[in-house]
Amino acid sequence: MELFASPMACSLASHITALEAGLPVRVRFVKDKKTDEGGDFFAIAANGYVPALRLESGEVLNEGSSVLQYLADRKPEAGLAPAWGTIERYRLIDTLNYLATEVHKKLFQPIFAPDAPAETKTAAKALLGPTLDYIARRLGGGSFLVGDRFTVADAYLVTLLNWFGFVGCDLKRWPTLHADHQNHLQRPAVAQAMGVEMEERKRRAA
Ligand SMILES: N[C@@H](CCC(=O)N[C@@H](CS)C(=O)NCC(=O)O)C(=O)O
Repeated sequence: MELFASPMACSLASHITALEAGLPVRVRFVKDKKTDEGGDFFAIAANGYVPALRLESGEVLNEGSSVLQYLADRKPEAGLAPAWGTIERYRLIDTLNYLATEVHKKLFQPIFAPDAPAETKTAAKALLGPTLDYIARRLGGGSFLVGDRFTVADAYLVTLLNWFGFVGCDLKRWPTLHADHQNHLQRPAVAQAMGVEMEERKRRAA
């Protein structure tokens, strides 16, 4: 399988998941809609977005939620997603949808978009604190978003909590959330994926 990704973007969650699951996934970085081999990324992902997961069959999944769940389901014994048919699986879908729509798109999209009007950015930034309050409530004092173990939802949360840091939001104001984030950063798969992606960012900035 090939995972088309952008360093430290939302595709980091899929990168982490592939490593957590120990799956043979080749990570291919995309820049300016070109693949690492200079190919047209739109030919792989029609919307030009990462993550895109190209399966051995040639089929492509192109939404984070489906990519994460597909990877988790390829290695059920890794416990990265609850079994289908259980209420926990629906809680996972509920959480992934919340993170993708409310946090990723509604909050961060305008903050990161270079052409977003200043007042739109200001309005989005006003949501940073309340969003962290809500996520902390969702965690309910526990370390994981769904059940009692690390799932793909936590891989996504690690990615998004990094972004809160990038935009200058000090997670230490949410001590439990901050402590959990620090713990998750120590996970070998998280450290490895972030190491590779930070290296790619440095290489691009050089
Ligand atoms: N709905 C998609 C959104 C994916 C997305 O926004 N990806 C961003 C990176 S975090 C991207 O590829 N942006 C490139 C662009 O906007 O051109 C998902 O949840 O996977």
